[in-house]
Amino acid sequence: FGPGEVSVIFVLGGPGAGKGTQCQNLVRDYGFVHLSAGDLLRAEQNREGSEFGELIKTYIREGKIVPMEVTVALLENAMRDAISTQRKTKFLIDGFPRQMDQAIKFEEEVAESRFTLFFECSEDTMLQRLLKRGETSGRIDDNIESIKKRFHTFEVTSMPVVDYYEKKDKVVRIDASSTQEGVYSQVKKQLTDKLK
Ligand code: UP5
Ligand code: MG
Repeated sequence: FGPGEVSVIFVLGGPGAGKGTQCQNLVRDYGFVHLSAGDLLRAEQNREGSEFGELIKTYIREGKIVPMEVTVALLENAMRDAISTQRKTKFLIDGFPRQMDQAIKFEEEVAESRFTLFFECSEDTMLQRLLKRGETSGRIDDNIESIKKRFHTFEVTSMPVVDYYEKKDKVVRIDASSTQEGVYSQVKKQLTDKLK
């Protein structure tokens, strides 16, 4: 797809900050297509015949960033699919880009982002949310060892992406520590003008 044909909003925030939860609200109320890079990687990991299954599993358990070629290809395919089957062009790209090289590659080769929605939350709160979800999620990275590694990767590797867009004045910051409803009302308030 060419320049201007799609609208992309990046959704970033630490592990368990509530990216997926708030994206579902935005899908319900504004008709976005929600693409979670983590969900796409997990689906690829489970797809029979995938040559990347084992690699993805290892990276996710270790909280490391899967080589970007894999993730960018999955996102691009999912975008093409949504455009051709649903005729939709407004995307929330959740949990991506989480490393500077991904940000550059995606914006050069796929689409430029309008802005980044950034969910800010303390590690204590995120840890509690993830451990609770881990009781039932079945996610191989919802355990204390993996969670600590995910926090570390987020600080060292992903925060520079947020800082990069902050310098371009393209970040909408949301305090993600309150209830789901409280967070969503802030999202709506901050985005009213931008979502028209
Ligand atoms: N919850 C949500 N909001 C709440 C609130 N306000 N109050 C109380 N509870 C709240 O929420 C997490 C849990 O908290 C849920 O149980 C929810 O009900 C509750 P969720 O909305 O799922 O948070 P989210 O930010 O989406 O957390 P997630 O665990 O998905 O974040 P991660 O960024 O860690 O996971 P992701 O799936 O994006 O990535 C997983 C791994 O994939 C990465 O670690 C990495 O290894 C790999 N990856 C890449 O390699 N490259 C990529 O580009 C992307 C991922
Ligand atoms: Mg998520």
